[in-house]
Amino acid sequence: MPAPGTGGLRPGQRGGPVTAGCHTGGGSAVATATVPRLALVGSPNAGKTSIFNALTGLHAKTGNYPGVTVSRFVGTCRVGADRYVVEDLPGTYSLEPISADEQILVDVLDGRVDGVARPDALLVAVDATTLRRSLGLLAQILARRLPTCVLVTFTDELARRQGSLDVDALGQALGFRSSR
Ligand SMILES: Nc1nc2c(ncn2[C@@H]2O[C@H](COP(=O)(O)OP(=O)(O)OP(=O)(O)O)[C@@H](O)[C@H]2O)c(=O)[nH]1
Ligand SMILES: [Mg+2]
Repeated sequence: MPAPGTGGLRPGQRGGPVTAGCHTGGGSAVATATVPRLALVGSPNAGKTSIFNALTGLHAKTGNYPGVTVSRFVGTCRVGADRYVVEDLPGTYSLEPISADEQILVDVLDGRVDGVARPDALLVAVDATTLRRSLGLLAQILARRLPTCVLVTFTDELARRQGSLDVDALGQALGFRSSR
């Protein structure tokens, strides 16, 4: 049986610009059972894949979730001495699924997909220009009670539209520590 998180995946590359830097890891074989698993979640077009690419250095393994045609993207990331498996989950507006993609997302979050371990922590991409619309999803995600990091994207676009976001106040409202 393939190690959790790598079943049915093949090396591949994903295009698209990168918005944030972390560490360029690699998609080489990893003993994923012992490596903490991070999952990227958020609304469609919130910037999940851009973050995923920045974290994994474009070295994703691609495949499908078992039994469905929903694409799966998994890579690895190193932060200092620590290594993580990162999974780029399909976008959704809510955790009440109305499509196969959204069903898979919810099933992964709840650890119900064969051969796919439940994430140890979540990275939630939130578009600063449509923040209000994302709050319902964020509330549903936080209710999963997994360790969660909220990543605010499109702050450049917000600034371009003369908008601003008080990230510290947002963090405080959510009970998160904020940083830039
Ligand atoms: N200006 C700006 N563009 C961004 C930012 N993040 C992502 N994008 C762009 O927005 C588009 C969508 O980004 P993706 O990273 O593909 O978004 P996604 O959440 O993976 O989208 P889905 O997988 O379709 O749900 C791409 O053209 C990105 O280049 C950002 O912070 N600022
Ligand atoms: Mg994407």
